[in-house]
Amino acid sequence: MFTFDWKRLSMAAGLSLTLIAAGCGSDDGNESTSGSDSEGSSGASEEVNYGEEMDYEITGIEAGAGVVGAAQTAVEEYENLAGWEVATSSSGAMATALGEAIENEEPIAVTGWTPHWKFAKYDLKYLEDPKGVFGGAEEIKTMVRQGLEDEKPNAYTLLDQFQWTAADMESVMLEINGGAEPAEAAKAWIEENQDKVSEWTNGVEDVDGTEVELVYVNWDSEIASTNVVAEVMKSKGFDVTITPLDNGPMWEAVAEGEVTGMVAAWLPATHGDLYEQHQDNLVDLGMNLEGAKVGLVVPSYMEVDSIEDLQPAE
Ligand code: PBE
Repeated sequence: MFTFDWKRLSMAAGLSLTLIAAGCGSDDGNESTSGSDSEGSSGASEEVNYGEEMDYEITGIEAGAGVVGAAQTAVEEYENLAGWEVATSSSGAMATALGEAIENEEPIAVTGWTPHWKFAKYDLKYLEDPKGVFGGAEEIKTMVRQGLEDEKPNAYTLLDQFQWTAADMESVMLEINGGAEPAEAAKAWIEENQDKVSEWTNGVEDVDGTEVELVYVNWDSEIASTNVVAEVMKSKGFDVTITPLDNGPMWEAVAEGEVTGMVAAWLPATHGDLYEQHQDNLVDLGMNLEGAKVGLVVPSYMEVDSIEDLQPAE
């Protein structure tokens, strides 16, 4: 019923704008924005009120994730997201909800990111973000505690030299998604990518049980990267602990010098506020992966292309 009313409403709006335009001849273009909106009423994107079917809810992940913060900003900044909410849970719950929605061909919008196995498993697309709320191209960077270079130079060098591609990360994520233990998936990848790994360990001497603690968040991408780095460090003789935390505490732990470091800094946008807060108290070792991205992700069968195609709650 609501869909029908909505369509009629926008058709009526389109009609009256047409009349206004006809009456005014070439006007100053004041109506151009709403005029182009009303044109959309004949397009596929407004055939279905996805918002209503989705309970006006974006399926988020952990509350502290940057992409969740960005989604909340999107809800505030996009007028058409009036009345929408970002539901927070976990990355695992998001992936389950996405899989179930796709199985039932239902609409869903998740806080998504690349690299991620979901793009290999499902047919998905990012919604365009004309306001740029989710930022542009992101990179993943490595941050370590101050003093590490002097105290544990081999750990420092290895972490500094760690660098791989989105395809590398995705292949580890896919193994884990397929049921492999993260450490086993990491070891298998290392085995097959000795060339790359030897660049990371170049100049790194074997050590005898030097303790290292890496922090990360239980995001699929960071489970993959942190396990790979941990296994490489173990192979050089380090005694490695990996500790999952929330996003804010992960940054704090490095900045306060409580742990060795992390390979999970998404910049410049996703963790921009955390970087600003802590950058003076940690050492930025630069990019370890380029070509990352965050945004709202929907199944390709949804007939929407832009965040602006979603309808407000009424
Ligand atoms: N993510 C994955 C993180 C960064 C890595 C996109 C879920 C975030 O939003 O903070």
